[in-house]
Amino acid sequence: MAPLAWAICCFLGGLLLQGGRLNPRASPSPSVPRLRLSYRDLLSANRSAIFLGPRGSMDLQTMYLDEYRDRLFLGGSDALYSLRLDQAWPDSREVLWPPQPGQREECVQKGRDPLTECANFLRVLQPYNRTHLLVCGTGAFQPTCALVTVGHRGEHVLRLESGSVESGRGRCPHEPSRPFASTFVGGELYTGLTADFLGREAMIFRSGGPRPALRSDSDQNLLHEPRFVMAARIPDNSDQDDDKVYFFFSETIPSPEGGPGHVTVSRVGRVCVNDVGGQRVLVNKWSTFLKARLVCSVPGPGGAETHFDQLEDVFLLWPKAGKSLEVYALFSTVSAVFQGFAVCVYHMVDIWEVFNGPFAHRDGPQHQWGPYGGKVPFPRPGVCPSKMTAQPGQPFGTTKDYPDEVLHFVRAHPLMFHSVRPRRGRPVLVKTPLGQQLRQIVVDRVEAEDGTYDVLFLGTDSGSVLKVIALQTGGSAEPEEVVLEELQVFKVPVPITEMEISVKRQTLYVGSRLGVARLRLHRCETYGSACAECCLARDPYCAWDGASCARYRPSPGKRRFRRQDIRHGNPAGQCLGQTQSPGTEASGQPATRVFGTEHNSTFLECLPRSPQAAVRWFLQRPEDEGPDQVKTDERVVQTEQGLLFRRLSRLDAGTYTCTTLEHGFSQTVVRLALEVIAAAELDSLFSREPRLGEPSSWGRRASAPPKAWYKDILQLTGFANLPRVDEYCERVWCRSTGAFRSRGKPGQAKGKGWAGLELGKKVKSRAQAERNRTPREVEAT
Ligand SMILES: *[C@@H]1O[C@H](CO)[C@@H](O)[C@H](O)[C@H]1NC(C)=O
Ligand SMILES: *[C@@H]1O[C@H](CO)[C@@H](O)[C@H](O)[C@H]1NC(C)=O
Ligand SMILES: CC(=O)N[C@H]1CO[C@H](CO)[C@@H](O)[C@@H]1O
Repeated sequence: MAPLAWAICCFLGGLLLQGGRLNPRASPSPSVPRLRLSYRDLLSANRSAIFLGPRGSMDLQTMYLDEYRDRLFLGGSDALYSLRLDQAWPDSREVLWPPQPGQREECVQKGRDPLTECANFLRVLQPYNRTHLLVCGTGAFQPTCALVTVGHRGEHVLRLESGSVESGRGRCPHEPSRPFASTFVGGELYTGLTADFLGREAMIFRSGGPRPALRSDSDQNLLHEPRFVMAARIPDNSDQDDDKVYFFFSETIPSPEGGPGHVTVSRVGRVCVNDVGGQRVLVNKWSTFLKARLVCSVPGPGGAETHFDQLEDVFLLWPKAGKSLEVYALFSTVSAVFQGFAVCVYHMVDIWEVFNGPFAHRDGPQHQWGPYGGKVPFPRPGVCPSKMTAQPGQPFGTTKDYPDEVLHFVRAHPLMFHSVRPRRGRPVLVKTPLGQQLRQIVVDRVEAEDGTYDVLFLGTDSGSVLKVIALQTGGSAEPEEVVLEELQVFKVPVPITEMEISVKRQTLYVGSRLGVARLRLHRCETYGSACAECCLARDPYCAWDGASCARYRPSPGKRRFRRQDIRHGNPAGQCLGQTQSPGTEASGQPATRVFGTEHNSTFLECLPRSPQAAVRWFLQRPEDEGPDQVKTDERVVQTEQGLLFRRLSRLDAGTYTCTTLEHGFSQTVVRLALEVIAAAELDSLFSREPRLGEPSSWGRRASAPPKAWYKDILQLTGFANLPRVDEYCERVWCRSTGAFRSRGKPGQAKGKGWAGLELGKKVKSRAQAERNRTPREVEAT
């Protein structure tokens, strides 16, 4: 078919097929990822690379991406690693830092677990100055800090300064597992942690500089079982005196209605960088600490809200000049009944507004919370001493100058009355993944042909990363979620605990307990070699450039011709007149011959590139005029991987076409001419002697049915690539898939397929499966 005709067919096909002839069973839910790439897929495409340390697992605790030095620092247990990012991966250095002599034994004596608790788990990696890092570890329950020489830019040095080792109390928790956040600002370390051996004394702590250390006032219970998620300096304005360090965390508080029980809420809290505590009140304690609630909820039926109250992770999206910072936050539900996750986005201006609003107040523990209605003292509690607070005769140069009245007030009213609401009042993404939890979030703002998109990378607890966009379509409040890819970064299902993005390198660094993976943000070629496929992918990073699916780079002159449609993924509108790239066969290619044996089971494979596509099979019998859609029943079953004949009949012979339908766009994935070998013919195959010149092992195998079986058949069909067949069988049949699970017999899905089907009897090869993944033609069915 000529290119133009092809495109018109595609267009007409789209129109005709939108008429609703979709098989409802096969119509997928939008949260199914459009592309799933396995661990092997990622490695073999050079999309990812793994570093597990010299011992095969590093017990990774923390990660610091240093874009200035082009280094990635990793804190493990008893060891620190450095990777150079501008060299071949992984160019690594290691420094061992076990606990001090005797500390491990002491830790065990105190009843702690020798393996999981009594090592030096490194949890703080902060840039100290241009040549040194500040590193702190749990030190087998005796927190320890030290400086590490990392050299200047371009050097690859890693050396622990043994003379700098000192106590890390307040700067690092005792345990490897306890939630913890830290940030290094102006030579001082800010931490949110529980600082004591028993893990009861929660506080925000500042230490390390010439100023006396500052801590939270423990008398007032300012923090209730906090789970710190992140800490960062965020300037409020251009006045440096006004700089604050913000903490994001969850708390478990007594029920606010005064009733029994506890509830979990998420918070944003802050302190001034120039806070030095009070003179008579709050001595060496924070005098500017305030906190507010972060709300992330969706309205349910009948007005009841579903709240996502447990903060899991926060990502700060720093804007281009002149825009407000955006805070992306990943939440989970606390409910034991309903497990869900949501991503809410907060504008920093909205957070400031809440801190500038009324303070929360109640007359006693049994009373309701309300806005504080009395007179608020001056300077306003919680503000930093700056030009704004200065009054004639009363400069308020430091917090020590603040009137006691101000300090008493801030101590009694640390909570703001209003909650911080997300942008548009609701989450940008809600997910209720079955058997999968979301742990980490990273966001990249990507310029595409038709606008700017925030691409979300979500780290799961099963070693994978989801790449998602949330589209605000039309006037509807509910965003449309498109899962572009699911990337199995780690071989085994291990929780992702760290994620850092390098926009400069277009790379994500993904950490789990085992180690770290370098993952490219995109690989547009993976989507296929046709305009329509590139368009259906809806990946803001990728566009059809006239010859291939390639990285989209906005250029002001629009010199290059680009095709992209993220909003609708409609190839009919974009690919009209676009030829397929060279190397892709057009229509009219003959069907591949495959053989099945009468009365036996057989399987025709069809693996569409996108699991979101609806799959349909058509059969053209030699004697019939046109193709018919294959009728499935007890005997002929449509699975996620293809068409299964449980007992083949001679009448099943014919040409089978597997087509997919996605966004009204139909394409042929595979065309197979099935020939049925009569039962009688097989007996002669069985009794066949090994031929001269054949390897003797072949003869041995041939005498051992049933494995010899499919090898004979393959011989017949000309597939010589036997190891690949096994690989294929393993992939298709030894994996429990949705199709199998839906039969309610997951145990059978492994190893044997189901319905007693034996492994060896599929008449297919991996090589062919691969060939089939290239769509051959587009038709107006
Ligand atoms: C793999 O990717 C890395 C970084 O993206 C690149 O430096 C390297 O050359 C690639 N290797 C191959 C074989 O393509
Ligand atoms: C960084 O700090 C260390 C320890 O105080 C010091 O020895 C080193 O000279 C400093 N480096 C620079 C570049 O200031
Ligand atoms: C499972 C099954 O039906 N196997 C049959 C495959 O074909 C041979 C030869 O006709 C039969 O003997 C098997 O029973």
